[in-house]
Amino acid sequence: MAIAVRLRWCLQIFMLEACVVLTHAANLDYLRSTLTNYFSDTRHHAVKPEYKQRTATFIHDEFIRFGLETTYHNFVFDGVEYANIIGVLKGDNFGTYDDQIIGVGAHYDTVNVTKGVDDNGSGSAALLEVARQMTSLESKRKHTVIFTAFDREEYEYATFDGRFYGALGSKYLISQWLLPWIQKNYPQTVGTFSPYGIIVLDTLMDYNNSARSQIIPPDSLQEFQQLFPGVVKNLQSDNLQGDFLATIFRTQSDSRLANEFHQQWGKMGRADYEIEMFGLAPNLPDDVLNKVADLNRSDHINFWAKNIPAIFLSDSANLRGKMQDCYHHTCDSLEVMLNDDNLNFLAKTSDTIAATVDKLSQSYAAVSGAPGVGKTVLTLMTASSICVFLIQTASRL
Ligand SMILES: *[C@@H]1O[C@H](CO)[C@@H](O)[C@H](O)[C@H]1NC(C)=O
Ligand SMILES: *[C@@H]1O[C@H](CO)[C@@H](O)[C@H](O)[C@H]1NC(C)=O
Ligand SMILES: *[C@@H]1O[C@H](CO)[C@@H](O)[C@H](O)[C@H]1NC(C)=O
Ligand SMILES: CC(=O)N[C@H]1CO[C@H](CO)[C@@H](O)[C@@H]1O
Repeated sequence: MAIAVRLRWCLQIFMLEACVVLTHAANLDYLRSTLTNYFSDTRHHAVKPEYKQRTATFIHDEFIRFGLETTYHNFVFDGVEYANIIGVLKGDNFGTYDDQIIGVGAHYDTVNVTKGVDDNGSGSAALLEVARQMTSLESKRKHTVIFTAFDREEYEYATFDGRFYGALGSKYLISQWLLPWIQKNYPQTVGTFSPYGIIVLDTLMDYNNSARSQIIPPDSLQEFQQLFPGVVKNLQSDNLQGDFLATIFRTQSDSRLANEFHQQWGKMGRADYEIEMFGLAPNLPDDVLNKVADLNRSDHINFWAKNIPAIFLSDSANLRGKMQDCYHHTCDSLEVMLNDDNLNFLAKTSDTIAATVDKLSQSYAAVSGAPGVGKTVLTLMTASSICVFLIQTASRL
């Protein structure tokens, strides 16, 4: 038989395998339809309460559809009722000393004047995509995973009595739901609990590879240089392109999570979608920290405050490209934010989160024959051996 025919078989088998592998990759249609149908208009209690409620119900129902143990955590602030949504994927170690919980969280609310597609529809869409991916494979895992959609991260009045009122949903979630839940389910571990931590997603899809589309705030350039010399050098030698995902973490407490995420990012392909690691050393002086407060502006700070590891992923919001004008404005909209590059960038981030959480939670194929990771590797090996055989026999003819 002609070698060309055999090579074609070979190619077909590989294409089949590529399809199997692709079931692990982000579903662009799901990301697109989630953003379009549920995260393209204001989600604010006073401006569009029905739209916000509808989005919350969608997240809740999706969590249930994915088989997560799902619950609302309601809280009241300043006379208004808010709702966090929580979905738990129990690992084999649930309830025992050995469980090392991993969280993924994003806020789904917006300020009162924006459509909030990038801030933070993108993080919420990634949150759902990660949950979808991780539950669509028939795999089990050793460690428990918690998915959380936070309410009331946003605020319009910063300081009516001199205090910070952002990121309230995660703050109340930790004190009113998470800590009591740990106490109830892991009573023997009190005081020794060591979770891997949580990956916080906020504003993820503004990819921009034009020169000078990334801003480093001029009045804190010196501090950024002092804290992250490698990052600043990379950006400057790259013409300040806004073509990377920023990963913010504390070198002392969050490195396990940050390093794994960084490694998985490297394995995902699309090297043009870059990553920069902003590792904060311990015991930095307050005056320096205050100058880089942009690293401080999402739900991760509440986990840090409770000594729970957390890494914060962001496109840097108003410091980049179109979000310079659209951040917290009407043009953070589908028309401006939803394009192929942004969607693929969001897909790479979702895939990396899923791979990171899969790895750290020690997932394994549940049933032999199920389309888990193990089976994919096995079929890939089979396919390659068949191909080697075909090529060898063909070359002998
Ligand atoms: C948004 O909130 C600010 C601060 O409370 C207020 O001044 C403004 O009128 C609000 N805008 C809308 C559209 O509700
Ligand atoms: C973040 O905010 C907290 C509380 O306001 C503050 O203690 C901390 O120093 C800030 N950290 C950074 C990195 O700015
Ligand atoms: C990239 O950013 C620049 C501003 O620096 C903006 O003018 C341009 O429209 C952006 N491009 C995309 C594709 O978002
Ligand atoms: C990453 C990011 O820009 N998040 C924003 C979400 O909204 C809060 C509250 O308005 C901002 O402080 C954050 O900067």
